[in-house]
Amino acid sequence: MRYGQLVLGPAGSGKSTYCATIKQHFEDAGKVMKVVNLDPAAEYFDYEPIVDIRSLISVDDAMEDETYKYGPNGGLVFCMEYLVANSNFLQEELDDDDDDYILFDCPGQIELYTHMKVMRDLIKILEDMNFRLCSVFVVDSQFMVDASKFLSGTMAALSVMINLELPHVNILSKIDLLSKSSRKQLENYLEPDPDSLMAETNDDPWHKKYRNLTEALGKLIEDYSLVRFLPLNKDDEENIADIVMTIDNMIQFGEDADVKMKDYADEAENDD
Ligand SMILES: Nc1nc2c(ncn2[C@@H]2O[C@H](COP(=O)(O)OP(=O)(O)OP(=O)(O)O)[C@@H](O)[C@H]2O)c(=O)[nH]1
Ligand SMILES: [Mg+2]
Repeated sequence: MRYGQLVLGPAGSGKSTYCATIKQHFEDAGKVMKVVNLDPAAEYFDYEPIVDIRSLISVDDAMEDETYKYGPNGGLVFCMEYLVANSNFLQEELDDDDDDYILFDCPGQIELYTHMKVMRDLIKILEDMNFRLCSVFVVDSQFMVDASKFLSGTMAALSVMINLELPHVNILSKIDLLSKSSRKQLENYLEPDPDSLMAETNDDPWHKKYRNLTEALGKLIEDYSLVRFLPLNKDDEENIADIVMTIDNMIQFGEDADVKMKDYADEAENDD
């Protein structure tokens, strides 16, 4: 079994930084975490990828195409469809190392995840390559610190969850940039509670008019209690370790470690 995290989220939310942070965390513990860059528009990231989609196709290649004349957004979708149509690229580049654990750093175009089919096709390709996957949706915590924004961020996360049908976790990035009061505010939302969200939106004229809608959304969030948010402070090792452990549990990384049983048995024999 191979393991993978699809690292998704809006533009600039901190996906590549998350990949670099987690890779470094593994390396510091003497373990290996590989990263694959699947962003055809990437210009800079702080890790050495083992595979880079740009060696197959980049967004500039798509935009320079004389027939289609894509802009940056259409070009990006085209690149992902091109990758799916040429899946042998991934098969060849990723070999078939059995114990791989890979972070897939994905592009920052939210439509790819909320309603398009191309990511589902990519997931199928990776699953056929024996990957057990989860989606890690990275959201900038600065856009989640009032009730209205939190509701809309949660709805986006829910759309991704439902569209991709993978074990899913939401990472709230850039916690280090929040003020003390914003951090406090965010804490109230981490276990989403529709009543407190409602109480907070009461004074807002828009929400007065659409109270029933807000109430229904709050109820939806409560019913889908699987919508989970994990704050990430990239400078806090303990926090990073918690996130790693939560995700490892979710994809059951390490469950094949029953090999260890043999070690214990050998030790016991030696003790006799
Ligand atoms: N202070 C702080 N800055 C961050 C953090 N995460 C990301 N950033 C900054 O936010 C900007 C965008 O981060 P990236 O990791 O490139 O975000 P991305 O989601 O990969 O962006 P795209 O691939 O362009 O969609 C960069 O300037 C990062 O240095 C964080 O946790 N704390
Ligand atoms: Mg990136």
